[in-house]
Amino acid sequence: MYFENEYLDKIMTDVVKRNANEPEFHQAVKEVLESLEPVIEANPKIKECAIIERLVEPERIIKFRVPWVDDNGKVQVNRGFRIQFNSAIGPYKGGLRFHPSVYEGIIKFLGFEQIFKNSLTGLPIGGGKGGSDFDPKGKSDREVMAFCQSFMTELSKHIGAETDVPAGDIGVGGREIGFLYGQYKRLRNEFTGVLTGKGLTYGGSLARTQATGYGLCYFANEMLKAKGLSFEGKTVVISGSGNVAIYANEKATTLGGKVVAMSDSNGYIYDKNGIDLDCVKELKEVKRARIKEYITTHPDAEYHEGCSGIWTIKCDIALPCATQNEINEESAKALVANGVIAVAEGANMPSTPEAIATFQNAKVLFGPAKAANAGGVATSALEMCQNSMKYSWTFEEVDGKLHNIMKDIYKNCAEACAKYGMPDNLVAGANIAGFLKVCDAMMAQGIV
Ligand code: NDP
Ligand code: 2IT
Repeated sequence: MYFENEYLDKIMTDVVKRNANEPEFHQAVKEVLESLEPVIEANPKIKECAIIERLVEPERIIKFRVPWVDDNGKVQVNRGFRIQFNSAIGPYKGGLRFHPSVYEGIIKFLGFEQIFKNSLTGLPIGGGKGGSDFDPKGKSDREVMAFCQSFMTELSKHIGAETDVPAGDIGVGGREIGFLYGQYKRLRNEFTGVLTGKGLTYGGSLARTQATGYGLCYFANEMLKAKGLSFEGKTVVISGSGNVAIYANEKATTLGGKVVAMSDSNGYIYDKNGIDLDCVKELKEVKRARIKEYITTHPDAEYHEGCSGIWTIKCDIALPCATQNEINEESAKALVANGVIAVAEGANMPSTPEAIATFQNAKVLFGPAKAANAGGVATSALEMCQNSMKYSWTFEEVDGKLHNIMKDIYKNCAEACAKYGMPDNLVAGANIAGFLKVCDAMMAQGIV
């Protein structure tokens, strides 16, 4: 038994049965359905039109073989995925993840979350996600290119600037997007905005690189402001040291915070003087090195093996920016015991359900991923807009729009949860506000 509500319980039971062995997808669906209970009770048409049954079933799943040749001349085979989850409000939009842990369940959870996140941005983008179990770590540029060209050879049959527009996620940054774009252009002989996160010389948008991390801090700042607080003088811990984490650090610091810890999948660094972000950028963006190397140039800093220890560091604000389920109940309890006042999720689903409950019970301000990290995809939609217009805005213009979008997302989430009797519960607010627009569009378009 998942829910008291019979309709929701039947849907959840079916989701678990039809998507066996995909616990991350079950987790993402359960969280959304929990929030929607009062909305469904207030609107019987949702059940009559089978909106939820249709929402949890992807419109299309594409799964393919990706063969490529490594530097030793050996043929390698990976798996590629693209899940086109929901196109009710716009073309499918969402990133590509290259990581050895990728399987259908990971792409499904990410694609499902993306539907609501994209709706929250207020821009016309549907939900999709893709990726591969390919690991770019330790590969040469030529190997990454060979993989990307093979991956795009199949993917190109299914995407398009008005159909489905992929972007980056874990393991897919500027280098990978460049190789993917080059191959798409070569296969299709067209220069269109089929990917976002492109380089600035070939159709990319200023501020897209910064957008997820900056947007996360704009959102966190709204949560703090609503309680008369700010980043000023606060100690901040950020997990990860990739795209999202680096620019979250940059903006948190600009807003007056002091970031004392960051991590990668091997371990974390603690620098009581405040992390030297230029050093992290050099290590991660240029050298593709491990975070451990930070201590060779910063002897005052400490390095610890393992990821979860970072949550035992005393801080006021925690920004998980690495991966799913990186904060469990134990880590959440450690943060609460150390007096954390706000947690905002840069990564997708970084907190387990038990961790979220721990934060909410302790009255910690909690910004869920769908809302808090929506600045990345929102700016991707701004990139699509600029590509369509064959025009580009300045950094300040894009950043200004991003800032306003994040403020609006906060306001809409806060209002939605208050309206349904759950004030301050931004998890419920994000799920409800994201759902309502998609639901309305699905109803208007008939049974499709
Ligand atoms: P990157 O690949 O740039 O960085 C990922 C970071 O997280 C690295 O430091 C990586 O360490 C660490 N990490 C990845 N997987 C694990 C793992 N299994 N355990 C521990 N650490 C891990 O990715 P992004 O910064 O783009 O993405 C980070 C998170 O933000 C993801 O959850 C992504 O879905 C989410 N996100 C990204 C957006 C974007 O615009 N890029 C937008 C919205 C959300 P290592 O280098 O050792 O692997
Ligand atoms: O999870 C996400 O929102 C992303 N990885 C960004 C997607 C995008 O299309 O920019």
